Amino acid sequence: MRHSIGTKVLGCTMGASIALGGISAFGPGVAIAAEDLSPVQVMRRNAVDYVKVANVAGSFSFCQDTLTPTDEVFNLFGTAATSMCAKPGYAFDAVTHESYYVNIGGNVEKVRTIGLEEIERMKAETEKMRCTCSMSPALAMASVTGVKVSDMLSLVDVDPQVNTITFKDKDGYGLPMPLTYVTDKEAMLVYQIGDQKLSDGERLQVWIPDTVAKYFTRAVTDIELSVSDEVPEVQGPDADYRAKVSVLNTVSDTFKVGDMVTFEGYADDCGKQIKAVEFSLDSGQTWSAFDTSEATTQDWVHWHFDYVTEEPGSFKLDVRAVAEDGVVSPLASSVVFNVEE
Ligand SMILES: Nc1nc2c(c(=O)[nH]1)N[C@H]1C(S)=C(S)[C@@H](COP(=O)(O)O)O[C@H]1N2
Ligand SMILES: [Mo]
Repeated sequence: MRHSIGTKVLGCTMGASIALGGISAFGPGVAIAAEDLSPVQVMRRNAVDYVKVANVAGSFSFCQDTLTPTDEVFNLFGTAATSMCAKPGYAFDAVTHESYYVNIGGNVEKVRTIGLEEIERMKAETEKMRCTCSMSPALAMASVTGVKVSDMLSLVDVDPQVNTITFKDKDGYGLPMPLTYVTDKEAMLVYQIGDQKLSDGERLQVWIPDTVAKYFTRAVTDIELSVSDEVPEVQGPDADYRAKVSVLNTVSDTFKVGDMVTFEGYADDCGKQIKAVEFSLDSGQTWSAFDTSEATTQDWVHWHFDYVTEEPGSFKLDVRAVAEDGVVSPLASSVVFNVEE
């Protein structure tokens, strides 16, 4: 019998749900929030003896066209990432669609102010892109619609000396980037994710392929072009969030011996190739690796792993990914499941 943990088995072109770094390993089937337990109880819970299976065997597949459902893109970055990565208490001003403007200024012949309505009348582009936070597990893959930054820049006369571009919000949030990086990567100013407009004209956001989300300034009000002595370097993900991996299943069912359990999740390294996804059913003593070196680097690796249970007990599946340069996910993702006689 085939079972998926949680309630859904998702096809590759359908949406997948988001998990922030997978599931923490409490005891078998125990749904107790960590804050309800004393530290000692937490330790006891974590001390559950999982049945260990060396060199876990299963059937592996992956695809790359799965998208995060739009609502979850908004939730993920609207809540979780906000507390970690944005200023505390970050809130959008209630700017109406008609009164939302962006200034293109700095080393330009003449500052140009352009309204959101005019931006929406420009040539629209739709691209699949990742949004991956450099300092949290948050990661989404979305189809975004907007205009190319280079199309915006063609509206002004840029001083040929300009080598730096910064997308700022009204409070000055924004990180400088090399201008060539932004045009080569075909960065976009996005006003729509999936089929939903960003809320009430407030959230015109920069999206750039292969780039961590701290560069994805929200609620852009100023595009500043400048000449720097040293062109700023574009930073990648923090070491902890290289080869980002996640199991998306949530714990619910109990399985019977002989049941097939379908796990799914993603792996991504922000533009670097994921060359393998690895699973362990013995707390990391042995890992079974599955090759993903055919994967492109534009899209995440959305994997499925089918495992047929062989004995009763409580189990913990750990997943990690290996990037092209050999970096192994420092933070494995895990899921606990239970099997009955
Ligand atoms: N204006 C503004 N934009 C911002 C930030 C911010 O603090 N202010 N934080 C960045 C970080 S670190 C992340 S992870 C993303 C979150 O994506 P979101 O805009 O979809 O919420 O926003 C980026 N854009
Ligand atoms: Mo972030």
